[in-house]
Amino acid sequence: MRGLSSYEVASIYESQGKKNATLRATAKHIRVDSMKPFQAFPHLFCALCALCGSFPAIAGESSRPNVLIIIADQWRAKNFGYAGDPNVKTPHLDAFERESARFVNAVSNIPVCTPTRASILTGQRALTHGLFMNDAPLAPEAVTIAKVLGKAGYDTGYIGKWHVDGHGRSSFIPPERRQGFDYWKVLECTHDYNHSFYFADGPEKQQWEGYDAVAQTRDAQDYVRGHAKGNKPFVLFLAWGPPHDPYQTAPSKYRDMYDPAKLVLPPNVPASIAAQVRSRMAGYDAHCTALDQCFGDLRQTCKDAGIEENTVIAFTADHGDLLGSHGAYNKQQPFDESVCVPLLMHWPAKWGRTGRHLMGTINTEDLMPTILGLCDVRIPPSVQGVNLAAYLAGGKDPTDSASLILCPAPFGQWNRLLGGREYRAVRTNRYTYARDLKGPWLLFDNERDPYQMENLIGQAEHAALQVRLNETLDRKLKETDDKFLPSKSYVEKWGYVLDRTGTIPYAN
Ligand SMILES: [Ca+2]
Repeated sequence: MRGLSSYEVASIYESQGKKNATLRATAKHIRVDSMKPFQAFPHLFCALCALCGSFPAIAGESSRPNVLIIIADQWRAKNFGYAGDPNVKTPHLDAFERESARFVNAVSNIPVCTPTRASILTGQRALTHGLFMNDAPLAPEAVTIAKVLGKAGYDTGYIGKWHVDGHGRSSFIPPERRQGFDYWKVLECTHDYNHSFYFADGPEKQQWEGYDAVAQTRDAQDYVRGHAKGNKPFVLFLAWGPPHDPYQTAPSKYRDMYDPAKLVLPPNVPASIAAQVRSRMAGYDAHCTALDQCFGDLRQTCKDAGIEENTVIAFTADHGDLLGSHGAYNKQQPFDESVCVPLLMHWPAKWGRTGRHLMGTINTEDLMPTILGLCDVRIPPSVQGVNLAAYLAGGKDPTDSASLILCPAPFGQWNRLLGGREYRAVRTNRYTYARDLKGPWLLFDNERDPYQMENLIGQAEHAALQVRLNETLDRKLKETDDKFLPSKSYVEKWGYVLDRTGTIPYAN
């Protein structure tokens, strides 16, 4: 057994086609530490396996973890109790954070839906997979996390919002465009959370009962129960639509928890829109608390099913929400409320249950290679992100403490008519620096000015800092082969036909 990766062992196991469900189910749940005696006597371990007529899904070190990836839509990094938000109630995620590795500097590469989701699935940057705007289609032959893990012996499942199909937001997505996911209860995109549909195997439209995030979570709980005793590990995505607007649509018991008059607003919300923001924020926080309960329920199911210990749970969002900060709503802009996302990762079998803050920068395309690294599965050459598995295990920070954020083509809620512009930005552990096509645009010291209210561009006393960050941005652009061209170049390259606002038209 010595010298074989868990992938190779799993392959041997699969090729033998032998089954011993009891041993396998037991072996899947053994803690890493409990394998140590076998490391000293590998031959004894092999002999035992041979005696039982089977190799369990375990290599010398550990069994392969299940993977549960939970993606909220538009949930900004600050909007959690654990992150110091003075209003929102997120007790389940707060408890989870206390046991998790928290990436404090996680950002969304292009802070809007489709680009981020395509990068999570492929580990590629948006100018490579081509989905740098909403409602563009991901190539059916893309190399995705589900295809790679599926080939490595994982069951694969996806429940909820997809938004990388680009064939209409309510269209049936046939199996050949499901990117390797077998279990499938998905709709491309809806924000009508209380009248929400999905497709499963066939083209018949089916309805989620009630508030869709709750119904989707119940389905994920059933999936977990059904797969807990299975002979293969699983990767399951649960992608909720909220807390994305419309804001006033969470179940009433959650909306009743928030009084707009009592909310504390961030100082970067202009007084002129404060009343409107209070109302919207109350609804947003209600969605967040509803999802927090969903998360708690799902985690409890993992515990009850006996798999929580050896399941990698990753909780994140595709991007944030400005929610009135800087006088703006939604996302796409390079401010923290838009670009910073929550990212909590939890794997007690490997990392224990002591909460940690990781300062290394992580970008959207890094999630897939990191998950593959944790599963000990080979990372395909198409992937551009960085594998942070060793960093998560306590190793050195391999990042350069700077993440690239971009808007290759403004569209939709931040189209050119609404002030949208092409930009490239770096967000370091401390600073945000953005350049548009005309030159330097924004410079914030996020440590001294966490609400990004003082733009330091052009100020003499910060000139050296501006030069340094400009160099960092140039380096990141060079590393990623990004020439920062006007949007027209990318739109023409990928053959997108846009409407007069610069948006890819879509059917609801
Ligand atoms: Ca989104």
